[in-house]
Amino acid sequence: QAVERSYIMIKPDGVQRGLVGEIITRFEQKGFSLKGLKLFQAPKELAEEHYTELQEKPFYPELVKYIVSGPVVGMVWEGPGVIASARKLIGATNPLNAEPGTIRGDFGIQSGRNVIHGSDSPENGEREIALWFKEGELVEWTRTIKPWIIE
Ligand code: DAT
Ligand code: MG
Repeated sequence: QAVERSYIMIKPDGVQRGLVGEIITRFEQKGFSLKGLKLFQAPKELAEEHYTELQEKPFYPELVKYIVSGPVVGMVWEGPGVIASARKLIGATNPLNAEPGTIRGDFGIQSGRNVIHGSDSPENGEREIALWFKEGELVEWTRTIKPWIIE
């Protein structure tokens, strides 16, 4: 599996509900490496750009309003196959369809309050990381436990 990076973002509802620690724990325990982390009030333009592919959807204006309605926690997680794996940990877009044990399955009810974002492809991962993080905000480091997670 290729080493990838995913942009993972705890949305304003996740921050307000006190799920930041719980969510970070799931990614840490899975074994991925945290390469960037910040609490951030997104400006409208950034939220619009992040979801630019959904511009024509009827829910787009509400979606942008939701993302800027409070601080988000933006993260970069790295590891083999992290893009698809993170989306499994996160669960289906509609939390009512998300399996129990996934983040959305455990903590949500509606698509419009689905707690967390995860990149859907390596290309979008890199695009989103460049959008949300400045040069120098990411940290290059190696988890000393790594040989016990990845052979
Ligand atoms: P995902 O976040 O699972 O990648 P997506 O990229 O299709 O889903 O959509 C981005 C976000 O837009 C999603 O997390 C919540 C919102 N959304 C998607 N479909 C929706 C719908 N039918 N009604 C309301 N919000 C929706
Ligand atoms: Mg998406």
